[in-house]
Formats: sequence, structure tokens, C-alpha cells
Amino acid sequence: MSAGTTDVINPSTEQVVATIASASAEETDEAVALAAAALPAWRAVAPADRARLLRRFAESVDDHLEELAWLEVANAGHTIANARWEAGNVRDVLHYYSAAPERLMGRQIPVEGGVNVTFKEPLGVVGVIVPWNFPMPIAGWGMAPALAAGNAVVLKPAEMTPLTAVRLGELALEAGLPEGVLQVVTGKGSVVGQRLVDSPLVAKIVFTGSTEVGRGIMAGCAQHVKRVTLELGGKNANIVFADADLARAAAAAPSGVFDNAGQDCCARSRILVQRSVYDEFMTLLEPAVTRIRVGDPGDEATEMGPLISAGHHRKVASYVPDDALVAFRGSAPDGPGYWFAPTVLAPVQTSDPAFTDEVFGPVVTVVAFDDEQDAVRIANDTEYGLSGSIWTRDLGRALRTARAVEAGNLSVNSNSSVRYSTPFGGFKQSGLGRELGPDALEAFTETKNVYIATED
Ligand code: TAP
Repeated sequence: MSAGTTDVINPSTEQVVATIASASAEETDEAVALAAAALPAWRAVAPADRARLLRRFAESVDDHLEELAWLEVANAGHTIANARWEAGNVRDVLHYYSAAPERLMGRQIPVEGGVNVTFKEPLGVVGVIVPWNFPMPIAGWGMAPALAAGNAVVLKPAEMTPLTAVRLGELALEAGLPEGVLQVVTGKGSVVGQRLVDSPLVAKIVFTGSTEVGRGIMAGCAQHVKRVTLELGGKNANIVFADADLARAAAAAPSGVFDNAGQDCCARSRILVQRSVYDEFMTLLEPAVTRIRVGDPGDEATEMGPLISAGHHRKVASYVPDDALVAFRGSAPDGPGYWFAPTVLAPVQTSDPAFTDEVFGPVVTVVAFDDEQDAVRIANDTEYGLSGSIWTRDLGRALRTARAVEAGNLSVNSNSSVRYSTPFGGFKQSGLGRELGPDALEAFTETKNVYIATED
């Protein structure tokens, strides 16, 4: 029996854009059973044919790129430029992993008395639980390598942002993926997501979202020793040394934290500036922040859209109380929509919740540091460890700092964290396991060792 329906809200207008089914635990079980039934035939598809199906799926996403992008503008308030990139990322990730079925190679290991070979076996049914901040890319990062390795996928989008996932599921079927191999089940995390975690027929959970829910998922997976990949929060440091190209570092800092309205686990929400250039950096940062265009995400010139929901707006606003030390602020539209102006808090104490918590909104904190050691100490003084940036012209310092910061994805003289061909994931409480790049396939296969005696 269905658990009812959910209204999907456009966060720029507060209008209902669609009403979507909320699946029940029983319906989730049915999807898992269908996936399990589809598995034997899917893993038996010849590698070149599985590769061809994934390429067709990628091409179908490309053919529908505009449609998908505009759905995301309406559902998540993403700027149209970002939404196009996100749909393109799904296409690229599918293309990248379409090369995998024919390259999923084991090893032949010399042994006495016979031949020893290893196989990369699929895990089975994989549950992919997706958050609302990047509905398309995060769906793609889970489903593409899972399918390439011969698994069946049940994908649960966030309740607030299901529209692109539902469309991707339709495109997969149109591209020829067999029924049951990729299913999109919409509904609540506490119902559909929890059922995927609890179901003994699901071999692995890929979860992206809050650290708090991630902890519960890890504990739930332990009941069945279920495999789990977690991509959780971040409180990432953007470290600017005195010898950096300050103009470049300051010009890049706003998009490093305010992109997607700061709703990004890789947002550089702690800017650490060497004390000797702190004032100069702030002078350069101010115009870069105040000129950000916040508004209608469908306008090609817009750089930042709204927050996802009224509830999330309340959470973000709680980090900027009336007595907050606001150094400067951008602007945001009035009227309907969950708008929040880009906000720079400085100077803050390193104990300020805006400095320690994942705000997940367009709020950045700035603090000064004395030297390299001090910068690394402040950067690492967090339970998180997802990403970070280092701005310096000294290559030795760049590498020393990159090695010393406890995070999975560091960038030097750049704030870019994500490339589909390189591994992505967190240290400490930012997660477990790696997505993307060559590493992800390991997370969707088990190594099987087979020994064949050849002696009489
Ligand atoms: P979460 O509650 O963690 O939601 C993420 C996903 O998990 C959603 O699909 C959610 O479904 C599902 N879920 C929730 N409870 C579940 C359960 N018990 N079992 C299985 N799945 C479950 O995140 P949120 O509430 O949307 O956001 C809260 C905070 O998390 C944000 O403010 C931000 O700090 C952080 N966050 C981080 C990230 C990344 S990328 N690290 C992404 C989103 C949010 P429903 O949405 O349908 O409930």
C-alpha cells in the first residue's frame, strides 16, 4: 500500500511544481525483490553489451540535457548554468564507467600446483540514497559504477528533490536497460531509505547526506554486515598564505563557498588568511562578494539561487543572529522564495558555531593565522575532513600543507574538488570509502579467488 504523496516545491517561488508518490516500506520491498530478480540476467550480459547500454544511457541523458537542467531549476532552485553542468556530469560519469565492464580485470597469481585467478564479482542489489543538494550528480556517482560492475540499483532521491531522478530512471529504460536493473523509488528517508538499509536483500548502501543520518545508516548496515559508502558533511578550510596571488584567491573565494547557495559539502566555509595580508585580502574579498548576482535561477546571468526550503532557511539564519559579526554581505531578492544573501562573518572566534558547524548555506567565516603550522592546526581542528584549498606560490609549502591537512580532496590555487575521473571522499567523520575515478569500482565488487589444481 502506498504511503501517499508529497508536494514538490519550487524554492524560488514557493509554488508546488509536482506531486509525487511516497512509497511505503512494502513498495520498497517490491522494488528490491524486482532488482534481485533482474540480477542474474544483468550480470550475465556480455561486457561489451553492458558497456553499450551504459553509453546509450549516457547519450540519452545528453539528448535530454536541457530538459533535465530545467527540471532542476524548478525543483532545487539551481542556477541554469549549474544545472546544465550537473546533467552533463551524469552523462560524463556514465560514459566514464561504460568503459569499466570490459576492463574489470582480475589477476593471475603464481601458485604451486595450479593456476590462481581472481574475479571482480558484483555485490548484488545496491541501495543509493541521495540528498537534495546535488540530486543529479550524486545519483550518477552511485548508479553508474554500480551498474557497470553488474549490480542492480534501487535509487532513493531526497523527498524534496525527486524530479530529475525519476526522469533519469525513465531515460535508463528508454535506453534499453532491462526492467528492474535501475529503479527509482520516491518517498521518505525514514521509510524508503530505512527499508533499504534494513532489507537483507540489499547488499550495499551508498549514502550521501548528514553525518548524523550517516551514523545511523552505518549502524543499521552493521546488522547484516552490509557494505556501505558514506559521503557526509564538510567544514572545509580555504587557506590563503601571504605569498599567494591574493587577487586570484579573493576572486575565487566567493564561488568556493557560495556556489549552490553554499549547499555543498565541499563549500570552503572557513577562510584562513595569513595575518600579515588579512586586511588586504578582506579589501579584495568585499567587492567579489557584494557583486554576486542572487536571483531567478532561470536567468542565465544569475550566480546564486535560493536555499532549498523554509526549514533549511531557518537553520542557516540561526548562524547569523542579530549580534553576529557581519563583515559584509551581498544582496538577495525580497518576496517569495527562500533567499539568503551571501554573508561574510569576520573576525570570528574559532569556537563560533558558524565556524565549527556545517552551515550548508551562503555563510562564510574568516580567521587569521600566524604561520604554516598554525594554519594546519586550525584546518584540522574539526571532526570533518572532506576537502580544502591552499593558495600559495611556494610549491613546497603547497605540498607540505596538502599532505598535512586531514581531508580527502585538496586543491592548490583552486577551489575545485570534483572531477569524475579522480577519487572523491572524506577523512574522519566526512565519510567512508571513495566515489568516482578508478577507486569506485572497488566499492561495487567483491574479489573472488579461484584456485585450479593442474597436477595429476
Ligand atoms: P539527511 O537527512 O541526511 O538526508 C539525506 C538523504 O538520506 C535523503 O535522501 C533522506 O531522505 C535520507 N534519509 C533520511 N533519514 C534516513 C534514514 N533514517 N534512513 C535512510 N535514509 C534516510 O540530510 P538533510 O536533512 O536533507 O540535511 C540536513 C543537513 O545535512 C544539511 O543541513 C547539511 O548540513 C547536511 N547535508 C549534507 C549533504 C552532503 S552532500 N554531505 C547533503 C545534504 C545534507 P528524505 O530527504 O526523503 O528524508
